[in-house]
Amino acid sequence: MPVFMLAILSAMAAPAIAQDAPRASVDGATFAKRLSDRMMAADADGDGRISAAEWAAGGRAGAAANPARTRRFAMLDANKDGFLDRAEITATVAARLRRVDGNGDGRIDATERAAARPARTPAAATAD
Ligand SMILES: [Ca+2]
Ligand SMILES: [Ca+2]
Repeated sequence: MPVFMLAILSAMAAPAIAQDAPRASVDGATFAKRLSDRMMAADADGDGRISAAEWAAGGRAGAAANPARTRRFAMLDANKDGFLDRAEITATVAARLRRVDGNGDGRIDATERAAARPARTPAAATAD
């Protein structure tokens, strides 16, 4: 049955996601690097800055018309030049780190990460 085969294939692809889930606690620098790498991954043309189009396409497939993402881009683009450059991303990451690090000890523990993580994978969130 083809649908069943698809389910098996999806299950086999799952470890790619699990890889990111269960780590005890990370220092602020690691957290910041991961987040900024993730943001810079949207830089499709590799010019070191993220255009509005790259931002729309880079986050999630099919998210091009997501108004929330468009609004977020406008918020992050501090100098309103239509691009997120390194400085803007660094500032964004630093602000997020401050927000996520609830007890201000410079490390992000599992509880803080779980609280900050958007609830897109409920199973992983409860496993944390
Ligand atoms: Ca770019
Ligand atoms: Ca900018």
